[in-house]
Amino acid sequence: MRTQVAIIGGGPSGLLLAQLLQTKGVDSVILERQSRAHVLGRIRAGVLERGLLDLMQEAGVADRMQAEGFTHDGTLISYGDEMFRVDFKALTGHAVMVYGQTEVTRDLYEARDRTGGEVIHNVQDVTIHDANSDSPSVSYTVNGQTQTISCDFVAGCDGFHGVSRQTIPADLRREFEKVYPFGWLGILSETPPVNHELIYASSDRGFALCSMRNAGLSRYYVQCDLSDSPENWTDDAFWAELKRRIPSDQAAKLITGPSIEKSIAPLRSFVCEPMCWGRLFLCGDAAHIVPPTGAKGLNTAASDVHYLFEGLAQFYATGKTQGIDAYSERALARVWKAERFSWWFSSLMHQFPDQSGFDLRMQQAEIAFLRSNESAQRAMAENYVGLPY
Ligand code: FAS
Ligand code: PHB
Repeated sequence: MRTQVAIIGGGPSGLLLAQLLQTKGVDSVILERQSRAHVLGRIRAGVLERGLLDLMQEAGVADRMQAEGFTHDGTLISYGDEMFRVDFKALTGHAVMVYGQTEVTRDLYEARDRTGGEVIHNVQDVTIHDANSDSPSVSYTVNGQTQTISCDFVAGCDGFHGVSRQTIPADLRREFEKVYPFGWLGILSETPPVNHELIYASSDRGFALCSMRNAGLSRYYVQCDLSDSPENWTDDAFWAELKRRIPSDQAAKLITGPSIEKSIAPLRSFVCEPMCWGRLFLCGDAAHIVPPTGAKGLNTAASDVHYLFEGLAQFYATGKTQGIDAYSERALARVWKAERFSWWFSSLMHQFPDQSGFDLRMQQAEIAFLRSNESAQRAMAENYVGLPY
């Protein structure tokens, strides 16, 4: 089989890149390790930057998002029983869209089907060959048969545990990592959100986040120990802990119900440099990971896709390579700003097991400064709504 761009990974990065390439008549094949149902069963991001909305529109996949998504002009930040609002719209002129990653992925799969694009599911033993040549290829097995795709380029959109990053020789990769000493226990419940905007809550018992998917589907998180497991938490125990971490007036109106999903996500910051090798380009979680505090994971995958799409579209339209040659440098410049914001917001809002009394006072002073200073709020808002591409 032959294609122009072989895309490894049928998550949001791979699907969005494929759909954008298709608008320019560039052919691609997506190789996905899991079934479609498995991919669509993941509960992940919830907040979308304007850049991702623009890309979904450019790809012709934004109709349902525009109809069913929720525009949020600001967010709430609480510490103990105090709470204040950061007004994104007033401070930056922009808002964010609340629309689950699951729905983004669903919309992209349906568009892929509609436009006749190929996704090969349940592939195994994916191997990238000759990435550092003008004629790379990708081999894989499906239904016990080994197949090979020859291509012009390989897009490694296969997430943190994929094969693409490992294909770049270890002596050419520089990896930067910070592992946080806690995780997020998240639940999904068919209950109305406690507030029409998100609440990022800092408390002496740890962090909590009140989010949502729609008016009848809420997403809540509490910071938990790395050694914890979802089985340790009954729904009642989760609700009781969440109520202890958010302001009492919010806790008093929280509507609880059975969880329909319960999971723990570890928190890490990670970046691989460079994000390319020869004709292999890494996108999204294959190249970088952020703690979900700043809602930057999916959104930074989107800016990678934007830069790579621009470079590949230029190559196929003109034969020029400036865009693909500059991809890694352009993408990393924005990736590191997202890493910084995610690290800053995570450091601000979480309780660290080894933090001293001085560290705690620094957190409290930083939150108090954020509450009282418009410039501090503008800086936070500009990062949260999404820095320019
Ligand atoms: P993905 O990991 O989504 O997709 C990669 C795809 O490649 C997967 O479908 C995988 O099956 C496939 N794959 C892997 N290896 C392969 C191989 N060898 N061959 C073929 N296919 C292969 N971000 C937020 O902004 N907010 C959040 O709340 C949030 N919560 C998260 C919770 C968890 C548990 C995780 C893991 C991530 C979370 N993220 C969150 C980040 C997440 O949303 C990612 O940023 C987003 O999924 C990135 O999309 P992709 O780069 O497409 O990677
Ligand atoms: C979510 O709704 O899952 C969500 C929202 C904002 C975040 C992280 C997760 O910062």
